[in-house]
Amino acid sequence: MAESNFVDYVKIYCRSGKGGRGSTHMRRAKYVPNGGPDGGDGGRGGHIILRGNRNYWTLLHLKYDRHALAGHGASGSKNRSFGKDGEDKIIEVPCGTVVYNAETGEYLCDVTEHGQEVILLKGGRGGQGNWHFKTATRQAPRFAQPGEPMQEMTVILELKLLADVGLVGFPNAGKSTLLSAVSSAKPKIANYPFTTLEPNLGIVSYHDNKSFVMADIPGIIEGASAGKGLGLRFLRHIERNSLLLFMIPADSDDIRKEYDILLNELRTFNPEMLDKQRVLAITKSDMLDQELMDEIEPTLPENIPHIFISSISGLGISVLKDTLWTELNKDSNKIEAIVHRPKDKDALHQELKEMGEDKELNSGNEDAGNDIEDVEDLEDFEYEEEDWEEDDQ
Ligand SMILES: Nc1nc2c(ncn2[C@@H]2O[C@H](COP(=O)(O)OP(=O)(O)OP(=O)(O)O)[C@@H](O)[C@H]2O)c(=O)[nH]1
Ligand SMILES: [Mg+2]
Repeated sequence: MAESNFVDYVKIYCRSGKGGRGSTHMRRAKYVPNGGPDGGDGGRGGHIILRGNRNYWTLLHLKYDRHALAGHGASGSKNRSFGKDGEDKIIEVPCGTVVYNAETGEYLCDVTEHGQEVILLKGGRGGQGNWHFKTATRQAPRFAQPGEPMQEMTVILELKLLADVGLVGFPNAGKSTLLSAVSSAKPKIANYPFTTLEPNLGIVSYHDNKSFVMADIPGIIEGASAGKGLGLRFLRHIERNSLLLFMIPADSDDIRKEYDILLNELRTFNPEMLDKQRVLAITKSDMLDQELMDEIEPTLPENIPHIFISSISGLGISVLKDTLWTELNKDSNKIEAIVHRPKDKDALHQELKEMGEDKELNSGNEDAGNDIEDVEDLEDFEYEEEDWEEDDQ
């Protein structure tokens, strides 16, 4: 696939920070013999956090920064001093980002709002210092807790754009022309199929400062679900829309058949797509006269609103906006939180390959973000005995 700035799929490696070790320090000041344990707690390891940011439209920035490493917690020290917490690593993502485990395909989380933060991997808790372990019978515990280990995971971030109305149609149906007529978006328009290669969003303004978002995606053809044309991968950008606007040109040989093919491709992609409310626009209707419209009308699919439109002459455009607005505001069409299905583990490798994301990611620079001196194996979460620590203060 050609390189493009519209990146909606990326694989990255994430690693949280280890917790710092608790200290085993014994207080030994002048005139205070056997001062007792005063080792402080280790700091918490840094989290890996995803944060929704409306200033990002794609995942492009992550292609150049595929290793997200949080800092480790520092060890505790004498005088019950806490170790410093490791630095959290914040990954900014566009609203509409969905995250999957790249090895198992498991769905992990979804970031939809600006400023929303989700902890993807927790940093390890710091270990407790030895003063916590002092008891009546054990006055001088010479051990402390090590910090909890870090966590690592390779994840797939997938963008599913957030829009209200999604445009569905064959190539050349006039989808981009409509978007440019009703919003200030400037998608490429041309008289050949597959002009649009990546999704475009436009804000459609309606009366009284109201507005809604329309998503124009590449055209769909029969067999798209089997990979024909651009396939169905862009359909995920209208998966969250509450309303689908089907667009079929007035000069189509068989409007009904075209409609059924589109429905069928959507069903193959995700059967839930058919639960969405649909509106049908017969595009390029400037080519029709009233007589032809009357002839076509009875052949159109029943049970869904249809409108004859022309983005060029303006015919039907304001009725279309009214219809879309009405449908969008019907309670029955409000979309509940969509259910993200896990990815099929067996198909995952093939998918990563197709998306050009199958390269192994190593764990990056092991020491990055690591600001503690002693990192010897804190992995096993057990109490450890340590020698009495001398302090010559
Ligand atoms: N006469 C007429 N032509 C139109 C109308 N709308 C679009 N067209 C023409 O139809 C052709 C295709 O329009 P596009 O908007 O690029 O079609 P698309 O559905 O976005 O096509 P893809 O991006 O390839 O999927 C262009 O030559 C447009 O000028 C219309 O209302 N009337
Ligand atoms: Mg287009």
